[in-house]
This record gives sequence, structure tokens and C-alpha cells, in this order.
Amino acid sequence: MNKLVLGLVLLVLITSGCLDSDTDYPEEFEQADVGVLVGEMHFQQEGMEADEIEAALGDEIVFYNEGSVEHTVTIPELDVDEIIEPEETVKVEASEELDDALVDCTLHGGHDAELTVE
Ligand SMILES: [Cu+2]
Repeated sequence: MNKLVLGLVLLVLITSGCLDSDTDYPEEFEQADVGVLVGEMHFQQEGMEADEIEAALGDEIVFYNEGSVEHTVTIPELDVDEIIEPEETVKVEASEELDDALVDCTLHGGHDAELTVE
């Protein structure tokens, strides 16, 4: 009986440890003015609809690839075109006002979003 309890406690400890590391985002993502998760076919800003990104002028936008394949962060109007590897971040400064500017992943058709900076 005691062995069973010990086993269960260990299982809970191991499982919760794994869950913690799954939800651990990089510090630069957590501390960004605007954080955007990049995954298979989406750009997701917390609290926003999928594929809609909003920032204030001068904000630092940090994209974090939570998926398992590489994508790009391509914003023609800001002259940004960078590959983002899994578990890597790309930082973009919202340096000018934009109205629904294209944020594209050039590796996947249909993987894009709209960025508004005001
Ligand atoms: Cu993509």
C-alpha cells in the first residue's frame, strides 16, 4: 500500500513538472509589449482573435514559435522577413502606424495575419 502511494506521489510530481515546462514561454516573450504565438497556420496574440495583431506605436512585438516546424515572420510594410525556428523568438518594433498590414509566413500558403499599429 505504501509503495502504491509513493508511486502515485512520484507520478504526480513528474506529471506536474512536465506540464510546467510545456507552459513555460521564454522571458522575452512574457515581457514583450505584445506577444504573438506562432503555430501551425496561426498567429495568436493573447486576448485577440486568431490572426489579428494589435500594437501601439513603438511597441516591441515578440513572436514565439510554439509549433514544431519553422515559419517566417514576413511584414513587407516594416521590411521584416525572418525565419522563426521552433521555440525561437523574433522581435519586431512597431515603428510606424499600420492598418491591417500583412503579416505573412512565406513557407505556408494561408498562414498569415493582419497587423494594426496605432
Ligand atoms: Cu507557417
